[in-house]
Amino acid sequence: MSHMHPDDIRTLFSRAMSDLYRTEVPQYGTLCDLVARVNEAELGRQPPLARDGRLDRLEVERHGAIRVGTADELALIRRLFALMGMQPVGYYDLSAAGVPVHATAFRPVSEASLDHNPFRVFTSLLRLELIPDVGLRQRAQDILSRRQIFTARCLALLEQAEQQGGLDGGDAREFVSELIETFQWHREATVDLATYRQLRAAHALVADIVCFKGPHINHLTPRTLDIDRVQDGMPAAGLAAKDRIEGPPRRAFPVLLRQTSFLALEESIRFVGETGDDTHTARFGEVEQRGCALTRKGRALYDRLLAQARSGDEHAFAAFPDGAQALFENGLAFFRFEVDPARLAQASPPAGADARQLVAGGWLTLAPLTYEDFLPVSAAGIFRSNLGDEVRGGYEAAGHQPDFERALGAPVIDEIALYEAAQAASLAACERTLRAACPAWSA
Ligand code: OOG
Ligand code: NI
Repeated sequence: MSHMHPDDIRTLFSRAMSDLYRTEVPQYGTLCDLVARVNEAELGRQPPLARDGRLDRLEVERHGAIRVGTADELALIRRLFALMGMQPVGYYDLSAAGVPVHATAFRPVSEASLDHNPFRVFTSLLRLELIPDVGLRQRAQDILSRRQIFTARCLALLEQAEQQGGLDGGDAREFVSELIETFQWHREATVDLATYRQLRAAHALVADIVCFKGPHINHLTPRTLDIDRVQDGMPAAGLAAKDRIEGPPRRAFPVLLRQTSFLALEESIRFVGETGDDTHTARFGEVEQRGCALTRKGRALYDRLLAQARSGDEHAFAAFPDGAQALFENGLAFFRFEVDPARLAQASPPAGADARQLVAGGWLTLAPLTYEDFLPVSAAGIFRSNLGDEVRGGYEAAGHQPDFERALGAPVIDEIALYEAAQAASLAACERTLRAACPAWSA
C-alpha cells in the first residue's frame, strides 16, 4: 500500500479549508478574487525568471487561525497536523497584548515542503489561569472537559496513520473531510445565554473558545504581492477595511509581514435551553504581504522602530536599511545565495574570499528568504478590532513557554534556527560550485 505524501495531504486540507470558508464567509471569496487580480498584475511587472513557480504557490498560500481550550486538544492537533507535514514553530505570548492565550504556528519546515504549499495554522491555547474569577475559571474548565472536538473516525484514522506510518489516498481524503468538521462554524452554543455573557465579560476570547462545539476557523488569509493595492481596492469590493495596514510603511524591499483585515461578521447564536439570543464576532477576514525574514538583530531593530513609529515618529523606519545589500552587510536579514555565472566567467574571486566579499564582488547574489512566521503582538490592532473588545492593557503574567510545550507534548521549533540553516545550506551549495569552478578561491 502506498502512502500519500504529507505535502499532498496538506494541499487537500488547505483547499478544503478554503472551500469551507468560502461558503461560510462570502467576503472571503471576494477578498481572494481581489488578491488574485492584484497578484496577477504584480507578477506581470516582474521579470519572467522571478515568476517561476510563484503563482502556483500564491494560489494555494493561506494561513488560518484556531483557538483551543485544553492541553489535550492542543496535543491532538499537533499529532493530526503532523500527518500533513506541519510542525509547531515558534512560541507567541499574547498576554502582553491583553489576550489570555499563548500560541504556536503549525507549518511545514523544509524548503521543498514550503515551496509545495506553505499552509500554516496559527494555533492558540487558552490560559484559564489568567481569569481572575476562580468560580468562573472552574466553570469554563468543566465545560471544556465535557467536549470532544474531533470526530471518532478522525481519531481512528490518526491512530491508524501513526501505526502504519501514513495514509493511502482514500484514507487521506476521508481524514481531511473528517478533520474539516472540527473547524466548521456552529451557531449553536453549548452553554446558556447567562454563561455566555459571564464568560464574555471575562474576555471576548474566552467566550469564543469555551462556548462552542469546537475551534471554528476564525480567519483564512491569502497572501498578496502588494497589500497597499489590496487595501485601496477593498472598499470598492464592498469589504469594510481596517483604516490602516499593520506593520511598517511600504518599502522598496519588503521585510517580515504587513497585514490588514476586514471587520468581523456579527453572527447570531442559539443558546441552550432558552429563546434569548445574542450576537458574537467569531470570524473575520485578513490579507497579508510577506517579506524577507530578519535575524535576531534585525528583529530587535524592527521592534524598536515600530514602537517609535507607534508613538508618533513618522520617520522611524528611515533608520531601517531598505535594500538587500545593506540588510545583508549589517547582518539584519536572511538570504538565499546564488552564484552569478556571468561574474564568475569574468573573473575568479580572490583566494579565501568569504561570503561578504563574494557578495560585495558580485560572485554571489542575494534572494530574500521569505518570512514564514507571524507577528501577532505587533498586529495586536487586528486582534482587538476583531474581538469586538474594548482596548485593555496587558496581563501581568508573562508568557510561559515550558507550560505551553508541556500541553503540546513537544518542544516548539526555533524559527530563527530554521532561517539560519536555510541560509547556511544555500551558502554551502554556492561554495561547492565555486570550489569546482575555481580551485584558486578555496586555497
Ligand atoms: C490569531 C491571530 C494571529 C496573525 O495573522 O497574526 C494571526 C487569532 O486571532 O486567533 O492569525
Ligand atoms: Ni492571521
